[in-house]
This record gives sequence, structure tokens and C-alpha cells, in this order.
Amino acid sequence: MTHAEDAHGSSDLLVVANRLPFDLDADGEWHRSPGGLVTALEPTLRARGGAWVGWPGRPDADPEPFDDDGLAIRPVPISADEVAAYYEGFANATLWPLYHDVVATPRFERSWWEAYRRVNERFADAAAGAAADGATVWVQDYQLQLVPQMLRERRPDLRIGFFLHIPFPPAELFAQLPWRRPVVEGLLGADVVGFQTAGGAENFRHVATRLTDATRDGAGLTAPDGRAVAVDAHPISVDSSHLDGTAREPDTAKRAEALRHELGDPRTVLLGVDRLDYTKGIDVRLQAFAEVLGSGRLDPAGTVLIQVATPSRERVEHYAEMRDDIELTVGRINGEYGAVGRPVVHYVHQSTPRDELVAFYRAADVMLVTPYRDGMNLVAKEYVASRPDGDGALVLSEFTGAADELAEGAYLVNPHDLDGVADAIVAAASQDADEARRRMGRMREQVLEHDVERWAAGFLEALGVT
Ligand code: ADQ
Repeated sequence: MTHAEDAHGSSDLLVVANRLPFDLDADGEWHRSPGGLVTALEPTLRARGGAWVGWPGRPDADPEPFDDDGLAIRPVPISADEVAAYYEGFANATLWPLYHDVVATPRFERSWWEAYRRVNERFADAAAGAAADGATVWVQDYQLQLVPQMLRERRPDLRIGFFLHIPFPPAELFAQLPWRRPVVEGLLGADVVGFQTAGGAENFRHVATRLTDATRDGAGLTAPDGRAVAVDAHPISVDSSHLDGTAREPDTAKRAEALRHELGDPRTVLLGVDRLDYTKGIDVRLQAFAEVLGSGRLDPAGTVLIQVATPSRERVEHYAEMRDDIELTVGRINGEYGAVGRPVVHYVHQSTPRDELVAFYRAADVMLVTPYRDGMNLVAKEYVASRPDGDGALVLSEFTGAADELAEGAYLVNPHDLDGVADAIVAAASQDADEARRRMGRMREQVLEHDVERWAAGFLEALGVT
């Protein structure tokens, strides 16, 4: 092989993520799976003849690569045992709780770590094989923290970026990880390491200089091998103008009105939308809601809470247990404050189509976002983008990345402080129209200007892609 394109791949821009933007079904058919990341990156990738390297979502499947209208799809196979150890184990039962303030206790299993390393090697091999000479590779999230260094070893010619979608924890927590050093070394293989918040970026700089020979260099780091590593906050966002447009459509307004009517035309509609995850604080908002009804500060006859919870990680311990707890609490609140045919909590354990979700956002007077810890929380931003009339209220945990940007307009709460959450719910539900417009106006300015396209462009610019 003499030509560089023979030795290497042909893609100049690659995204490496745990999941592909397509899912493979049991019959071997591909289905598009449009997430926020896909929407944000697809146009740029297609325009540049880019590639997406990721798992097809089906254990043991090993499908052929294919090209989809200018986008090369490069599947990475993962066996059923590896899904259990790498994904459900190390990613979601070790790293996820550890990086979210140990809200649940992380499990440290050596065999999970081995699988994590092995699967990360496979992603690095696939990316190395698909990237053209001097290409740019953008690695996503906590499942793939070792890939930047593994890729650099294979392909020193590449520009490598890494973005962490979840929080990077303080040193005191990160230090619990038995494999803390190889994880930091893995990340230091990148030229640009991005975090959701300035706090996450600072935690990483601190940890990197403590655990390795990396040194500080202004806002960035000098890696032990002498390379410059840019370390910055790149807060992710949503497709704001698209959401705003959908929310403005007459059909959406009609659907929102119909929804309120189906709920019995209550005075106040509160809404929660989450993946069913123990970090999201669904329990605290239900308890706070029960208290404000119990104390009579909100009238159960005129108040309804809709909680939409997408099924998530049902095979990981903690998740099934938490689902039972939440469903029990919903039943208890309805038993106490509802009436026949008129529950006060409407709980939906289903994924909701996008347009319907926007109608929910439009129908809700108060949005409840109360995670114990969250990298960003896109739901908060989606709600703001879906309020074209400039009204509505957002109750927002101060432990979300979104709180850094929405502090001036949201009702900020500490989710560990039940009284505080209850007070904020009452304040948000009783705000007058001027206050609503003032607060929502500020948040909309922020979210409409800083959308997901700007996020992607900003990160790629830091990587040198213009
Ligand atoms: P998540 O933990 O999944 O993301 P979040 O940011 O809220 O959390 O994104 C969830 C997405 O799923 C939103 O777009 C939301 O609309 C959608 N969704 C939730 N429930 C749904 C339902 N019932 N039906 C349909 N859609 C639903 C991780 C990090 C976050 C970070 C994002 C992006 O944990 O902190 O903001 O990545 O970086």
C-alpha cells in the first residue's frame, strides 16, 4: 500500500460515539435514531464526507459498513457479554454514579474495567481505519474516555477532540476510581477536551495535574509528552429555532389546548420530562408537589402534574428499584389528593414523539427540572425554546449545567432542600404575567442565541475545523 488513502481511511472528519445515528433491528434493518447530537453534527459531517463510528445498538451484531448520503457509517460490534460489562457495568454502574456525585454507590469491578479497555481499543481501531491522513476525530462521552490516547498511539497525524456530556467530578470523588490514572491519561491523548461547565473543566485540570505529570498552561494543560491540550467549557444546547418554530405552529397550540382540556382545564399544569434515572430527582419533585398540595398552598382541584419518564437502562441495578419507588409515590399522591377520574399526577412511562413533547412544553405553566446532578439538562432548554409567548416558569436545580446559563430567569433550587423546592414550586405557579415575561425573556435570549449548532461549530473551531 503506497497511497495514504489505502493505508488509512478516506474520511476527513469523524465522530466516534457509543451509538451510531442508526439502530439495527433484529431483522438486520437500519432505522434512523435522531438524537440531539445527530441533528447537530449530521449536516457538517455530510458536507465534508464525514464518518460516524459507533455501536449499532444490538449485542453480537456485526453489520457491514455503509454510506448514507455522504455520511460513512462504521459499525463497531459489541458482544452481549461486553454490553453487560463495558456498557451496563463500567459505563453505567461505575462511571455514571461516580461522575454524578455518587448519588448511587459506584461498583468497582476489575472485569468491567477490562471490558471497557477492550471495547475502547476496538473503537480506536475502527476510527484509525476510517480516518484520512491528518483527519479530525471528535470522540464523545464517558463510554469512550480511553479512545483519545489509544487513537493517538495508532495515528499521531490526527487532530483529536473529546467532549464529556456528563459532569466531571471533583478530585475527592474521582480519586475513588481504581483506574483513575489511565482514564486521565486516556483523555490527555486529545488536543481539545471539552466539558459542559467551567467547573467540570477546572476539576479535570486539577485531577490531571495531580495524577499525571501534566502541567497547567494558562487555561489549558501541557500533557506529559509535551503536547498542548486545550481544556474548556463548551455548554451543549438544543435546536432552538426548530423547537421555537414547532411550538408556534397552530397545530401545536391546538394540541396543547386539547391536552389541558383532557386534564380537566386545571388552573396550573406542572410538567416533568426525564429519562427515568436516579440522578434526575423525580422523587424530590413528587415529594415537594405532595407537600404543597398537603399544606393547601396549591389547590389539588386546580393543579395537575404530568411526569413523562422515558424507560432507561432497565437492566442496570438501581433503575428497576427506582422505578418501583416512583410509581409507588405517584400512586400514594393520587390516592391522597386525586379523585375518581381526576388524578393529580399523570405519569407516563413511555418515550414521547418530538412534536407531542413540544405540545406538552407549550401546555405547561411550570417546568420542573430537579436533578441531583446533571451535565447540562437539555429538557430545561427545550422548554424555554418552546415558549414563543414568553410566559411559563422553570424550576431548575442549581446542580445542572443549565443553571450556569439560566440563573437569571429560572427559579433555582437545591434539590436536597425539600422546603426550598416546595417554595419554588409555589412561587413559580403564582408568578404574575410581568414577572413571567421578564424571567422567560432572559432565558429565551440565552437559549435562542446559544443553540446546538453554535455549540458544534464552537467545538470544531477549537479543534481547527472551520
Ligand atoms: P440525558 O441524561 O439523557 O443526557 P437530557 O439532557 O435531559 O438528559 O436529555 C434528554 C433528552 O431526551 C432530551 O432531548 C429530552 O427531550 C429527551 N426525552 C426525555 N424524556 C423523553 C420522553 N419521555 N420522550 C421523548 N423524549 C424524551 C446526557 C447528560 C445531560 C446532557 C445531555 C447532552 O446526562 O446532562 O444535557 O447528555 O449533552
